[in-house]
Amino acid sequence: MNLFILTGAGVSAESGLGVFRGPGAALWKRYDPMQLATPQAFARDPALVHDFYNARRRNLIGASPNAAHVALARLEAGLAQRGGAVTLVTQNIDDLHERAGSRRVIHMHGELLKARCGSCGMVVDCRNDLAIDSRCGCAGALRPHVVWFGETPLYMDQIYAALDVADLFVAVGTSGAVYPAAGFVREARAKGLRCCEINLEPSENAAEFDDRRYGPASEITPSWVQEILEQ
Ligand code: BV8
Ligand code: ZN
Repeated sequence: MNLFILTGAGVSAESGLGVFRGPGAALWKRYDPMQLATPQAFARDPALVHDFYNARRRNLIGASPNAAHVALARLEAGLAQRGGAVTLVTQNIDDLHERAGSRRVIHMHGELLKARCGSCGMVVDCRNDLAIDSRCGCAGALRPHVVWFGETPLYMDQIYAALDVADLFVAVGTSGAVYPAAGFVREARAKGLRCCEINLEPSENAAEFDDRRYGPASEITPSWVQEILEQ
């Protein structure tokens, strides 16, 4: 069995990382991600955008994966033993899937613990604060290695190739509000895949799913994984 799993901010909510919409979004008291996660905001006020990502990076380093991340890693290992595979595409920029043990993770919106040079494009690990004078070896300015609104998501060819060979599409903790990620379920349906949604509440494209399970990801995901592994 080849699974295509799409995760969003809801899978990391119980690890204390902010969500952008729905219950728990109040975490963003000081910053509006819709305003700050843009190249225009970075050009206009790079120090403020660095503050936004520095605060999230510090929070992430102090956070831990939750039972949903652990269950998805267990699913990948369990299916691999039977010759199956999981492709985990995440909209999240945290590393909690990797820390929980997932090995095949595609970060289509980039990674908070990496920085990218605006001049030469080199991507480097980044666990400390960035500032407007943070420089690459080539002297170019460093920015978060994150896909902002209006920028092109990463690994799209790889993502569509994984969709092509999948038998089952599962979305965990995503509101279905951000494209092109929110359009993947429609691509999956067009290929005849069964589609399952695990979320706190119905997402904006809930109608596209055959199987819908609602509740905290840390409770729903482990029981769903157990069902899959027992099949
Ligand atoms: C692009 C990185 C062209 C930054 C992010 C009009 C129509 C259609 C599209 C557009 C449009 N106008 C503009 C666009 C394009 C735009 C877009 O979709 N805008 C939206 C707002 C309308 N998209 C883009 O600009 C993208 N680029 O389109 O380029 C292109 C297209 C195709 C091919 C090539 C080129 C780039 C978008 C990337 C933006 N960057 N993140 C950062 O993190 O700071 S997106 C940002 O939103 C995060 O990544 C977040 O993950 C993501 C998506 O949101 P979700 O993950 O779903 O999170 P959200 O908070 O929304 O929902 C959380 C869900 O969890 C909720 O449902 C909640 O109920 C649930 N939940 C909460 N707690 C729990 C839970 N579930 C389970 N358990 C819990 N405990
Ligand atoms: Zn450089």
